Amino acid sequence: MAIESLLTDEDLTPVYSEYERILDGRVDRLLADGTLSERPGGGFGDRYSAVLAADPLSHRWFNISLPLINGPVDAESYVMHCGPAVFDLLRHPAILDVVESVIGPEIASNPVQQMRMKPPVDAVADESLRLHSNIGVTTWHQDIVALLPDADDTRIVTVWVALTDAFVDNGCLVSIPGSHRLGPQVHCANEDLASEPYVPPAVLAGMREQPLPVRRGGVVLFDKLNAHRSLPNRSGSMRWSMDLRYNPIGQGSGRPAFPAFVARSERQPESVLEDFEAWKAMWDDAREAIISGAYPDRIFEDTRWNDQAVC
Ligand SMILES: O=C(O)CCC(=O)C(=O)O
Repeated sequence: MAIESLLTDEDLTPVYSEYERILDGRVDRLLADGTLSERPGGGFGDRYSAVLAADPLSHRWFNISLPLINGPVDAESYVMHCGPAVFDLLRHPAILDVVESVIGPEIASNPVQQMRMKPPVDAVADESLRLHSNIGVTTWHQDIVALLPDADDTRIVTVWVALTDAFVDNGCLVSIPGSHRLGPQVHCANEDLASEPYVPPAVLAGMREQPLPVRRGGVVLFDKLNAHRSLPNRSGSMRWSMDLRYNPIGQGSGRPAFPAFVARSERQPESVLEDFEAWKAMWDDAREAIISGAYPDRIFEDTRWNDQAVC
């Protein structure tokens, strides 16, 4: 379901400003080490594309998730952006009102969240990046594929926030209405698709696809079992979104290595996290636990729904 105009320009401006600062920082760093020979010009999307072309791994510094790697890892690859504007967006009352209408007033912010800044396909030279779901297309999947079994019975709602307009030509979401009723489907692992598991076409054959275009400030809501993908960005400018998730307090997040927090609670209002520094500290601690090897379990499992007979 798409909801237009949930967020205003005033709501989104702090996020844009925060990301301008990250981009400036990356540009300065790449100029300093010689990876960029000159300061890129143009709008945010043009400059981001230039940074990505010069250093494809730069996307890591913009994401709102730690990477989905089951260690061991090098510290440099395990980066995440935790900024006050992102924290405020996660707790935005208009978003929480919509979530409350679906799962009730006891709301946890689920840490399965992603930033998707998608330059025009022609601006992404690196073929594997074109198939990376944070940068290029996203293949058919249900979000349950990215979750560990502790979330199998959790009512997770995804709130996909459009930070730019997202239309058919620049890579909006496409969903299969009613697919959440099918239950979890087979997802095939595919190393070529930046390790993103996908529902094979035979499973979805004959089902009706519905593009979900939405303007900047609008959101798309879906269930963890809804089958969806996104289209390639064939426009001339960047398509930008964040997918945020929420679940009823007390239910498993599907990503125990990453920190959830109470975003709204009628029952225990004092448990709501309002302190940005505390939120950031939780993520810094999670990062440290993973990097140091102190986190004992798996972070991510992408072969749970694989079925060799179908794949
Ligand atoms: O934004 C996209 O391109 C894909 C988002 C997605 O698949 C998701 O939110 O689960």
